[in-house]
Amino acid sequence: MPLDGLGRAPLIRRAPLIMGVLNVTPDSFSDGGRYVQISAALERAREMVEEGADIIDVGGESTRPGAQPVPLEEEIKRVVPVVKAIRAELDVSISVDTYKSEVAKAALEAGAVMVNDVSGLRFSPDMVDVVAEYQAHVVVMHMKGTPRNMQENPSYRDVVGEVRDFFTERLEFLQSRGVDLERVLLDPGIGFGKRVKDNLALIRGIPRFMDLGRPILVGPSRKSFIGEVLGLPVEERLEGTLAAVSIAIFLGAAVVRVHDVRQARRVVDMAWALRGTYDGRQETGDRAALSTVSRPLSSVRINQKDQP
Ligand code: HH2
Repeated sequence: MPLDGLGRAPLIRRAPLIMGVLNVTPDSFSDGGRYVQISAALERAREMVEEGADIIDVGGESTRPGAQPVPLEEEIKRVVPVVKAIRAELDVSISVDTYKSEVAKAALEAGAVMVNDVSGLRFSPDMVDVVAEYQAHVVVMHMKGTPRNMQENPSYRDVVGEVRDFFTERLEFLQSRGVDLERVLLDPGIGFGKRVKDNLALIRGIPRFMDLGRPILVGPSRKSFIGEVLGLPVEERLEGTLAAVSIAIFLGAAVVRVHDVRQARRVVDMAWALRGTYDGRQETGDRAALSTVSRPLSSVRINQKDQP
């Protein structure tokens, strides 16, 4: 059954989108335990919307290296009430960060409109059917292995080429199973089975994904490759995150997934202007000048072709 009533959120902009991270987990690597209470999660969602988030990504299981899987019922119990609370109050698009089809289905029923699957729809055989049935937007992320083993000696001959081949295969698979490719976003999976040099190469390699014709999402926020380059702990990775965000947008990324929405919003809009889209209307201080299209989410196309 397709979702209806999705026209609440002006997701689509020609400018890039910000996906704000909302981990309702006790153990996420940088914000674990902070938003377990529904009231705290809702407050953080409000804050992120205020700060310029276009999408709120609600996750009930940490995928940090070595993380333990969370039982299905527990993940649903964490995610669904938060999705409902956000949907009831805020005019924002909600994404659910899960690789379990049952969690995705429950979240879509509760008001989410996007599934963010770090397994690229590989771990749950019927995830593809849920996405097709609900006509959900879907993020297909690349990960080498599973969260438990992905950092055990990952290696690539040509990381950008391998990730690109993965995207191509996934797009064919999704299309063959009835998913509208206009709703698919691709994510190279920063930190998921990658060495520092692989993460750097993937961000640098964003232009090589452009001809796939789908928007590219990247999630560098506070990740360990930044820690390794700068020699800094997780709570001091803001500037490194923003550098990665800035370059990613400049090279053509359409969506960034971040914890620090306020700062990322400014950097994204500036990087976007530097990319060559500035038309002077920003001088009015009207951020909407960057978002020339505001269509209901149900008719949204985050299309790379909208971008120069
Ligand atoms: N990174 C994380 C989780 N989900 N989804 C996408 N599409 N891309 C990413 O890069 C990505 C993701 C890991 O970050 P975080 O949610 O902050 O941590 P944890 O997995 O420990 O909850």
